[in-house]
Amino acid sequence: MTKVEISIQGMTCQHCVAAVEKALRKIPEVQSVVVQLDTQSATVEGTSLDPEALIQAVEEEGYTAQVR
Ligand SMILES: [Cu+2]
Repeated sequence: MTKVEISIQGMTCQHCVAAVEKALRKIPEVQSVVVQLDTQSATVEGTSLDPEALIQAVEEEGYTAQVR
């Protein structure tokens, strides 16, 4: 199990949070996702996570992201 923390820019409401969570959950390796609006971040857990794939999934939703 690996844990990846990412910073996300551009989330303004709970709909944004839900969109980011949904995008991250679509990645097969992802087992759990916690997205926080107040800290503009996401904690993702899973097996053999590829941080770049996580970033790409978030960016496809229209947000900017970096690995912390
Ligand atoms: Cu929103």
